[in-house]
Amino acid sequence: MASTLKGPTPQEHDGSGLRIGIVHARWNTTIIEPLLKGTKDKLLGCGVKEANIVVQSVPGSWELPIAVQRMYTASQIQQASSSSGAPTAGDLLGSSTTDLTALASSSGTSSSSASTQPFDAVIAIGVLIKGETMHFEYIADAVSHGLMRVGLDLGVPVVFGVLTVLNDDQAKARAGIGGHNHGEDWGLAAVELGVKRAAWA
Ligand code: DLZ
Repeated sequence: MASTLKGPTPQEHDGSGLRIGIVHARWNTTIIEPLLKGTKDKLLGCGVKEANIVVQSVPGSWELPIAVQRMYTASQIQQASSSSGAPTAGDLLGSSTTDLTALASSSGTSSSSASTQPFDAVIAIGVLIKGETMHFEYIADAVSHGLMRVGLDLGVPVVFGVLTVLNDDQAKARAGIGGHNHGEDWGLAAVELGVKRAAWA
């Protein structure tokens, strides 16, 4: 029987003043999609404005730590340059629909209602499903350490939205397909950490 003791006692905070980054891997997309939806729905439910949720993607979970690092740094640059008016790569983060490919190739598409403050938290979403080789172990270990390191080095909350599961059924059950959608927990954690981080400063 599944344990009823797992998980934090939820705290809901007002996310209306926050700007949240999400980066997701594109491996195992059928699991990623509901996790991403659960995450976004919870952020919106906590009051985070749609324009202040920036979603980008990378090929696989391995790429999540570098993407979080670059997204956060770009959001800092964007704030620093917003008073000068000069467009930078960071301006691309003003749109809630940009992708990492756009960061490299486009010339800037800020949305007028979007905040230019640095991200208050970044959520990294990936799904690692154990296969027959050692890939799973190497990627899971490196990504979890990488995400922790990026968060501590930059001083920004990085939410660990990476499922490390043994099979497809375990992944589905954690993505709201016959079970609880863990994306909701990640959205809630990002809002709580984003609000508390400001208070801890
Ligand atoms: C290579 C690989 C494998 C075997 N499995 C997964 C997986 O289950 N989930 C995931 O997000 N990514 C996987 N990848 C891809 C790596 O994360 C990475 O994108 C590639 O090795 C390129 O660096």
